[in-house]
Amino acid sequence: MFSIPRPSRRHLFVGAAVGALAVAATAVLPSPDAMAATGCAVTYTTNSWQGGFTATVTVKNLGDPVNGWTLGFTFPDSGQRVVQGWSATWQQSGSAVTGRSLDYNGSLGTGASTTVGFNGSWAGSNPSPTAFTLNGTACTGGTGTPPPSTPPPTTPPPTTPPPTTPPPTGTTPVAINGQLRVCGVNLCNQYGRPIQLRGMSTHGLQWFANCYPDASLDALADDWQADLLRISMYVQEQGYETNPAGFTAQVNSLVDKAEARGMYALVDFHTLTPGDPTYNLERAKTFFATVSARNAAKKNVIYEITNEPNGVSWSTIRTYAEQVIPVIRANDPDAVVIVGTRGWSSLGVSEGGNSDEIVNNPVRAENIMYTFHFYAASHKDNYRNEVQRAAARLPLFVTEFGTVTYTGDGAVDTASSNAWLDLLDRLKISYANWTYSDAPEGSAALRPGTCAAGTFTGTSVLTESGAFMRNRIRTPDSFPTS
Ligand code: IDC
Repeated sequence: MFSIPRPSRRHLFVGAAVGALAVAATAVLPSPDAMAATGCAVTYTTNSWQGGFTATVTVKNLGDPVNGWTLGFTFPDSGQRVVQGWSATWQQSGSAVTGRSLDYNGSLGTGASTTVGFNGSWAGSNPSPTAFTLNGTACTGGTGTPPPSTPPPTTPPPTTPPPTTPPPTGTTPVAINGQLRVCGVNLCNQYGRPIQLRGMSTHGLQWFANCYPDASLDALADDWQADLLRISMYVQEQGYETNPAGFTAQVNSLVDKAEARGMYALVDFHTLTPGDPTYNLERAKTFFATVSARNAAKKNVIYEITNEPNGVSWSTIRTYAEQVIPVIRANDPDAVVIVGTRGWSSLGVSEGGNSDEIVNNPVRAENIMYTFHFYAASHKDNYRNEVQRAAARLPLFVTEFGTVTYTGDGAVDTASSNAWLDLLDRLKISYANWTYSDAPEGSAALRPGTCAAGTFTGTSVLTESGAFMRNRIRTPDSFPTS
């Protein structure tokens, strides 16, 4: 009784399944009109410099929705190479390039776009590819029109003008001071005269990118009258290591924005944890090779090769510096480079040392300065005394300080902040304040919500620390001009 129906039911099921498949297959047999509609449009923009470029490619799906895509194109010049890409898996064979979607951007509905990109190198010339495919279909804009016979314009995005931007003229800090260099223990301008730069540091670019649109940089240059923008690119904490090309492009864009407003740009390779800069040595070499090549012709760039070494000896920091500095010098021989110091850039004081270790064993390179950082509510007379002592023997640059405690939070210590800034003014030591951002912490200059709102001028957007710093920074510079 039982044994007979079982096999027959089984057969029945299998038969039904095969039947269903057959029916389904019949239903989608290709009648030309019923095939999935395809079509796509691609914009390809590059930001190019001698031997290298960044390409940004936006793909728009003009056909039926796809789940998983492959973008294809061919480089016109045999010397063009994809070096490192993002937002897709890139492969190159001869001159043919493909970028395959990743999990998170594979599904593209009708009319949807996605943007991918890569850093590339070129040898002979760097023309843009003119023909693209999406899943094998030519991207003609979807209307059936043939691809243009002449290359599309390759104007870079407005935020990253090419490095050939003419130098600013007029009365801005860069127009007056030009290419800087270290002379004795000072930072000197193009007339060989000591100057002090006063400005602000960004917060981590990975968290506060929305704080640095044009309006924000306008306010810093015009309303604050700042000389300097420190561009703080964290390496860990979801920073550079997670997307080297993307963060490099973000830094370059801010270098350009500072240049366009006549401000100096301090490029901060913001190492913090781990404290041993050697951990990031290869990343630093890659990053500074790219940034210094791209910005070599600019006069406004200063390189800060490690933010706050901690838990390591001075000789380890020095060895790191002597490996990174030549990478920068190879491209940009006259740029000032700033080297972090032991104990969170405290000249060693926060780890029981002092500046003698640097004086006795300086970095073997020209045109360099040493970093000192302080947080006014935490670091007081013993640190001020050491800075005063060191400043007679070493070129110092305060690339970061806070008006609050070293946590970045708490109340402004006005008395200690004024004592510090009076000392730095007197010694002509340049500084950048942490931070020009709307982070919910006492050190931030802007009130929470300011960056999303998009208005940056005046005092109503400022915190207590911001109002204090704006007052200190916007007093006249009186840079010497002869
Ligand atoms: C702090 C930021 C805070 C962030 C933290 C994480 O203010 O929002 O969560 O980093 O890394 C430094 C560092 C700088 C610190 C700052 C304040 O260079 O990255 O920023 N600080 O703690 N050295 C001394 C203090």
